[in-house]
Amino acid sequence: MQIAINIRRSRSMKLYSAPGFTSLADHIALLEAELPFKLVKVDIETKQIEGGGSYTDINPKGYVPALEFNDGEVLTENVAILAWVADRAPQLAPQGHLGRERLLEMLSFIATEIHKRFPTYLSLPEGIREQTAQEILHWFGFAAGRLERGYLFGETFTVADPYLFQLAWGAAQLGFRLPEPLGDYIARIEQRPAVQAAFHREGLA
Ligand SMILES: N[C@@H](CCC(=O)N[C@@H](CS)C(=O)NCC(=O)O)C(=O)O
Repeated sequence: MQIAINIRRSRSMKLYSAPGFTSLADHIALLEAELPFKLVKVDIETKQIEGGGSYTDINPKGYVPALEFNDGEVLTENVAILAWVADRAPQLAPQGHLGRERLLEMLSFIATEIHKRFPTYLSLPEGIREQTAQEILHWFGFAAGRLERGYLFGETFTVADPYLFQLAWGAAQLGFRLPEPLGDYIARIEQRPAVQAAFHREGLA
């Protein structure tokens, strides 16, 4: 009995992540929040977990990210994981009486209007991608309009920023000409120590 209790206590929270994908946002947010966790890499094509096992046993949806708590419970979806981090790190959450709702509003917007257009864009043959590319750029433009004071919620970096950052960074890699100030925003966020650490841990340049 004593042994079983000790084993359970020694488990650590795990973030299942695929290098460079949107799980990078959760990775950055957890590092910014200074929450202890182990990074577990997932092969997004084969759904194999580094070190063995099928990722679909962890998240039957097959998507990264997933956050596995010490008791074995698993939380999925960027919106839910980033909101969970913000609840534990108020310095990474928008303030004010509607702060939590404003965060969910922003995370849902990023997930549904920007993030979810990328799988569609990438699945289309090159010749007929233009309309989806324009829609992505339109919504990046909306987000860019929020960055006047540096971040999505003004002068404070919140958990919504690594989500927008990862998508803008990925879009730039795909050759999208992003509306300003997203170029500056990417360059500035890239310099944050937590972002540098996440890039290093994910093996990104
Ligand atoms: N609704 C999920 C979607 C996550 C998602 O699209 N993850 C991509 C990487 S960015 C993925 O794991 N794709 C694997 C696949 O399509 O098989 C969320 O927002 O967390």
